[in-house]
Amino acid sequence: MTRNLIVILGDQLSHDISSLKKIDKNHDEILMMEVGDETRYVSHHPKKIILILSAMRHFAHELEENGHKVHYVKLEDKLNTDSFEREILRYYQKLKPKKILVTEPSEYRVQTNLEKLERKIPIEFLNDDRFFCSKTDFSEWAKKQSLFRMENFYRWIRKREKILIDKKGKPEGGQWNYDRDNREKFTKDLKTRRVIKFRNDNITSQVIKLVRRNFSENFGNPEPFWFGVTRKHAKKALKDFVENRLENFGRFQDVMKSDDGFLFHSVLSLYLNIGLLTPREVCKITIKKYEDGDCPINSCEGFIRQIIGWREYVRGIYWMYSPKYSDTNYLNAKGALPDFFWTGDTKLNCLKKCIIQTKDESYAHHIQRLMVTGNFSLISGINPKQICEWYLSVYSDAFEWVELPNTHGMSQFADGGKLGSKPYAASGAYINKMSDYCKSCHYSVKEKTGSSACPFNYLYWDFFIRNKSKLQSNPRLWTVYANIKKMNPNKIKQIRNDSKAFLSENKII
Ligand code: FAD
Ligand code: DLZ
Ligand code: SF4
Repeated sequence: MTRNLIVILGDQLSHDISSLKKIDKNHDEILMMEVGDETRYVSHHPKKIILILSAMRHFAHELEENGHKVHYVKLEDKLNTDSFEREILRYYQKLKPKKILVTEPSEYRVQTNLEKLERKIPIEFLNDDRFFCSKTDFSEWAKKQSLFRMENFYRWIRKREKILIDKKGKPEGGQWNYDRDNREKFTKDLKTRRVIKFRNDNITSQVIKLVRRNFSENFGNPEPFWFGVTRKHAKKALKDFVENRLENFGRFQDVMKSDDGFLFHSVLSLYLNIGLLTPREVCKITIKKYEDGDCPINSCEGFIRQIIGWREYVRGIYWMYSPKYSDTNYLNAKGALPDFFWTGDTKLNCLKKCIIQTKDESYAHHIQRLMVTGNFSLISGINPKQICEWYLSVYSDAFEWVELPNTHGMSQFADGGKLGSKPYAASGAYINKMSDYCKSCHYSVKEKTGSSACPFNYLYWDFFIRNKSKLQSNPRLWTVYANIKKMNPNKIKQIRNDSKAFLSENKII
């Protein structure tokens, strides 16, 4: 008789995950499932499905090689009932284990479904200790805060975990945050290093065929597929990043370049989020580079802040406010997501470039997501639920626990300021400073209004005028509203008319 049945979900592909730490090789067995519900709850980018299913199949092989008994349900298996709950129940009835053991699911949807199943069969949920901060620790921290801010959370975690803290207990180098040394603007002779790409083996080739058969309608190109699908690959990708790009990560973090969508970014979120890498090992190797004198403090600290700060902070916010968080719409934005988000067929070059890159790579870096597609949706008043579903579908690193707070919180201000202190709205000038997109755009970034003006320019002001009652008291927006106060009424009228024309032409309103 099977003693425990250990369930491993598609984003739990870590050999030292809490559920596997408890395994008794001689009696316990493992269940992994490819299920229709997960592959279809949004229309995932084909590359995302290939990544997850191929990584799951490789992980199952590794478990078997390590002597474990694995029950692996493939998507097209005849008996597959297409949901986690039904498959777990089926195997529970078949194998009759004492109980199901699972590391807590990362998403509210799955957690709730498994809790419902727990009413029928015994399930033990284990803490996901791959994160630095447990859900309970986050709530304890949150209780002590009058206002949630990532920077305070980050400093608390850094002190607690003794990351980049010197012998006197002070932040390494004397500062907590080196962003002032980061964020250089675009220069055309910027030389970058290519991201490591992996060859597909037989397992991945089979999964590509499966995805082509079942998901041919989904947005995005399945091939060329080059993501790593094993822990070995992920470790290589990490090494490649710290050796070739980490040094310049901080300086060029916000730059966007038409012919290079990756620049000095790590492209590690897709491995971190499915468990092929752990945040701890990523931090360890980064700090070692700094200690060896091979990486400046601004890049090291800036990168560590993303991992132990933002990544953990958004997870805390997600669990604290779910399930209501996904219904937030503080600015009451009702616009429709324009069709060009699914085609890239637009004259706005920055959007075109970011959307086509997303279609090809299932990847865009943070500033492309925040300041191009996100900024556009925010200032155009697009319904946060619609843009949220887009992000959740199109990126290979997209799981609700990290995507939702970044979209509703950081990018769309739909949570009214729980996650960030002000909306990330910007005009064309910002995009022009940070990228080469404007040079080959149909619109002129210098023109503020009129048919050839960059739409970001008038939409930016229209956004603040439209949302005056909700935003004008925000101290971080006083200059914006002081400028609006000084504006000539004719200019305001033109901004409003141009915006209305643009939004209706693109069927947003
Ligand atoms: P790098 O720039 O190299 O950063 C290093 C690591 O830090 C990332 O791998 C990631 O694990 C972490 N990180 C950086 N910024 C954030 C952040 N804001 N929140 C959480 N972790 C962060 N990230 C996801 O992992 N999944 C998502 O679905 C996702 N959706 C997003 C949606 C929007 C609207 C925005 C603005 C951001 C989103 N992010 C998301 C955050 C961030 O854009 C990505 O983590 C990053 O672009 C991944 O690329 P990278 O690995 O090259 O990151
Ligand atoms: C995203 C995804 C997809 C596309 N398919 C599967 C799958 O078939 N089986 C699986 O175990 N996981 C999949 N995932 C990832 C899950 O959605 C993820 O593990 C849960 O959302 C965790 O809460
Ligand atoms: Fe984008 Fe405006 Fe620049 Fe065109 S001019 S690329 S629309 S910011």
